[in-house]
Amino acid sequence: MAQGRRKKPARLGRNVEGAPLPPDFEGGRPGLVVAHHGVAVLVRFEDGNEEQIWLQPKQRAVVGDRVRVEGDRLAVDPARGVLRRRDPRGRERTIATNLEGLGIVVAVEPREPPGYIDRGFVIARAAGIQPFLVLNKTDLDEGGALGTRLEEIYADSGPVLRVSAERAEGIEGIAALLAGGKLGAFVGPSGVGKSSLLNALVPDLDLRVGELNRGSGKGTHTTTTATLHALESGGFLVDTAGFKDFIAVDVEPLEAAAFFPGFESVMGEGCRFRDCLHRSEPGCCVLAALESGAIDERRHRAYRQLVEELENPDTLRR
Ligand SMILES: Nc1nc2c(ncn2[C@@H]2O[C@H](COP(=O)(O)OP(=O)(O)OP(=O)(O)O)[C@@H](O)[C@H]2O)c(=O)[nH]1
Ligand SMILES: [Mg+2]
Ligand SMILES: [Zn+2]
Repeated sequence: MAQGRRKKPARLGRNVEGAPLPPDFEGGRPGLVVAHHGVAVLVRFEDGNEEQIWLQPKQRAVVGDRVRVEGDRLAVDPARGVLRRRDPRGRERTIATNLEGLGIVVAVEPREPPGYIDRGFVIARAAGIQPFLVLNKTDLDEGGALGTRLEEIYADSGPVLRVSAERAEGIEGIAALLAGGKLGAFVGPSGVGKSSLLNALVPDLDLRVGELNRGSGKGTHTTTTATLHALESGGFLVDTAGFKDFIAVDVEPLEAAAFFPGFESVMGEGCRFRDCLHRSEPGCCVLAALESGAIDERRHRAYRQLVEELENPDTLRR
């Protein structure tokens, strides 16, 4: 299909999930949402104190939101760096806001589903968030080989960190990426060790960590809600509930064309057409690189699959 008109998924409006309603009052004590408990949020104030604040009906706030509190009322400031996904029931979910970095965490075991990392890169970049890849559990046998493979594919697209939460190895690299007060979040399938990494990074933090299922080798969805934590190095990091599908919300095929990890180095000159989707267009620098072998055929296939998925968001069920 050529650059077809993409059918927009039915939406009730941008304010349904996450994208906050405009602040309804001026002033108030500034704070940061550090945890979300359904009908209330935990707000950390500049003096370090935390308070639970009830949300008004229809009011939305998520971890990372900058807010102001006046009495028992909350005003949510407009956010950028908004990370969203579509959940398995097709609903849009805002995971966190005001993110500058996204750590896509994978592990030797359990392995992430195909395309997970690519989607993470495209979703993050489309939201103006810098993605980085974290390979955890490098203490396990296959860690070295997998690390080499991931570096081959992703090293030109962003930092690839090899770490072990269990041995507290390599984790200072994560903190370094968020130095200077940046806000980052971990995403990744259940069981890859996101909470374990946070426990290793933040002294005295005692997030619940879950064993893998013995039969399936998968994670057991131990973390159920996102929480935000301060790092000693000055940055902040959000632990999220692991999810299997990382399905984009509002990401256009053209954004995948611009942001797909691995195409950066051949995009220098640009394609003949500005709206090139790198599939069959003449004068396409990605197709030229595919021809010359500079881009691997498997990477191009993964890309085409992602674009097809973005073109047909409503039919997507796996
Ligand atoms: N060998 C090894 N095991 C690890 C490492 N990090 C975490 N684990 C184990 O992996 C399992 C899952 O860890 P969690 O930290 O709960 O994983 P998670 O990504 O937070 O999972 P969810 O909260 O379900 O999304 C636990 O049994 C951990 O002990 C590591 O570096 N090496
Ligand atoms: Mg967890
Ligand atoms: Zn092209």
